[in-house]
Amino acid sequence: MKKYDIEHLRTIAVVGNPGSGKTSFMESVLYVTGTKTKKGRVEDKSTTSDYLSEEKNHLTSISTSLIPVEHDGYKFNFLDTPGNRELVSEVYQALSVVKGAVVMIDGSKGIDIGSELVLDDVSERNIPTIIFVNKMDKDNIKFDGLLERLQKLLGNKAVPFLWPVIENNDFKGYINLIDMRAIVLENGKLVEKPIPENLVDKVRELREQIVEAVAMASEELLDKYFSGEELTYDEICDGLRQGVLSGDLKPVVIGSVLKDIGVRDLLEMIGKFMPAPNDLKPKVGKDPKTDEAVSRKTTIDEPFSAYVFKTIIDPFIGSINFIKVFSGSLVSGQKVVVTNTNKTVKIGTISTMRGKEQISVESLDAGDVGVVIKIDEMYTGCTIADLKNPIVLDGPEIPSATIYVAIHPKKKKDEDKISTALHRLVIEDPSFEYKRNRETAQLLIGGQGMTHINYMLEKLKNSFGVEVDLKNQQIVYRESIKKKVEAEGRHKKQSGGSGQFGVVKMRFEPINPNESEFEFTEEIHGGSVPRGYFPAVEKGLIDTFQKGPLAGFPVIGVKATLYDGSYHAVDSNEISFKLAAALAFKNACKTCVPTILEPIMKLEIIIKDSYVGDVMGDINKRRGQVLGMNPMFGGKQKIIAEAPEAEIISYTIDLMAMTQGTGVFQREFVRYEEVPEYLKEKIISSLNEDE
Ligand SMILES: Nc1nc2c(ncn2[C@@H]2O[C@H](COP(=O)(O)OP(=O)(O)OP(=O)(O)O)[C@@H](O)[C@H]2O)c(=O)[nH]1
Ligand SMILES: [Mg+2]
Repeated sequence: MKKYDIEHLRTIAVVGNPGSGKTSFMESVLYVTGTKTKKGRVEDKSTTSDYLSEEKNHLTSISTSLIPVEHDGYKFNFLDTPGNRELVSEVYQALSVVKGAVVMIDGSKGIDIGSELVLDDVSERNIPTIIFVNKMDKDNIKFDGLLERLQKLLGNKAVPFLWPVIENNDFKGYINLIDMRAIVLENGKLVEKPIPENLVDKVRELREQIVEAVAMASEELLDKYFSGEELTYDEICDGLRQGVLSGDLKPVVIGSVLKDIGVRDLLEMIGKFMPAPNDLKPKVGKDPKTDEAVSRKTTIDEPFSAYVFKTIIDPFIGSINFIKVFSGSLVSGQKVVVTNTNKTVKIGTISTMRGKEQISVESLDAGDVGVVIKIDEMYTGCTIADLKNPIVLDGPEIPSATIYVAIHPKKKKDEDKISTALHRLVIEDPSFEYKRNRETAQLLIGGQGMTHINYMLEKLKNSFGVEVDLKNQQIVYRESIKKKVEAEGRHKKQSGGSGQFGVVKMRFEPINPNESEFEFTEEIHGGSVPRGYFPAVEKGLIDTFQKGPLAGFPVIGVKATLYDGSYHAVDSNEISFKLAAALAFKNACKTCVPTILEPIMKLEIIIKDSYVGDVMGDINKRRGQVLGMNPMFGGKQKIIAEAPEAEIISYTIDLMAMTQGTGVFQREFVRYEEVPEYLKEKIISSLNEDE
């Protein structure tokens, strides 16, 4: 691949709803630029971008693909991202390394809530954006209404740059309002035509709006404009570029990627109006030694730094790390440091990837994107940098898992290899996680939803040959006591051999389980129990608290006081007092009113205004409580609530259903609380069923 100077590099994320046409857009770009002579189709499983077996299986993108294309003196690094919101971590990683985004909209579906969220994602990050209204070839596309909706959402920032030519309800082509050219499909070919008569006035009006927007952006041009002088083409283009870079302008273009309509003009506009890597703000990070904020200008003159925005563990090649070079340059054989772990590595093969095809490159320079192969120390989210000038570059926030399921390998022989395989999946996708729960011994995997989890399980099978059974996650309850009581534990074994004897009198009282799990103290007077046995008494309680009296859950929130007892000079020993302590608690349970505690989770739920009522009502039905609400970007609300973990096991799925797949939430454990009386029996009996 040829070398390009930084001004002619464009790194663009392609984002949008599932099925809006992002991957098909890549096919059209590859085709119209001559990179591919034959276009692939998603349905035929023949696209460059959707090369994973899981993607072909589901006819959807599951992982971000890099599609570099050379065209018109530019090198475009497109990142084709998955549309499914459960895979949003892929999108956030991609958005963290680009300077421009194309938002794909399915014109036949209009601007639904999913598209609003995508527009929010790019606006919140101030990423210059071009909106592509796709599938204009479909019937009944109401472009006026769609544009109106966009302008309602984005204000006058949404300005049409291409206007549709529709004849007899048939999408024929478009008018480029910048160049004032009409391009229509004729006998399967796109040809330039005079602007249709019936559109001349409309086009003039639209063009005027564009020129006015440009003039408004600078005093000099405003004077020229109001003095009635024509702005030159270059002045208009410069003004538009400034508008796109500042985010004041979000060009709306239209087309059909299936018919390659509008794609060439979009490429031209990305070159003309979208930022080069060295435009806008430099990349910020931290000095790993001092933690001070440092930044890197995107130029080869600065010390090398690059961010790993994606890792794939390929069964044949090994680890493939996708990097965005933010400063300096990288060549094969160069020694760099993984600044997050302070590990020095020697770079082997560097190249770029187009889908799964590896393309060799001489070096990867500031502003460019490529891959580094076979360096296992690197992973999604890490930074590699110059040994003498280390920096940890900022990455996006990774959503933590919102749903967990328990898995168990179908075949015994897979029990050893499942952790390695899961570890690799986590390296690829940090929004996926796995953990072994010590108490329930369940191997839990966590993700952003069941679709996400199922894709991961498919990868586990396809890439590592491990099949698993799924089970519901078991809630890790706790037990505690409600009443302060005193009880004796008398352990005596004096028949043959060495005897055992220990008597303890204990007071057990409830304490706040969220402040302290267990407290042990003694008020022994007169040496009724020798000091040396105190640790044994404490240990005896700690052991016996592992399995509570009601359902075998760990006991917490108890203060135990050893206040009296007795011992035998010969037969007493540590084990005697351990057992005596356990007996004392057993006896105490007859009167101390044991109870069950459940984990309470804090939820931060982000939804559009229109769903607030339903979601709040639903929280109340889950024995939950809404604590507050804060307005968010783009007409969204963040609801802060608390609810028992047992009531939100599948909340991700339910929230998606309540909010048309757009609600997101984060959850974290806050405290234990007593389970309502009517549920205790149910919990105990469900445990008996599980056994
Ligand atoms: N009629 C028509 N269909 C299109 C057009 N673009 C894409 N499609 C179809 O829409 C479907 C989804 O296209 P994709 O390219 O997979 O969409 P995507 O945005 O990559 O979807 P995800 O990967 O699931 O996020 C496929 O069946 C395409 O053939 C278009 O311009 N016109
Ligand atoms: Mg796709």
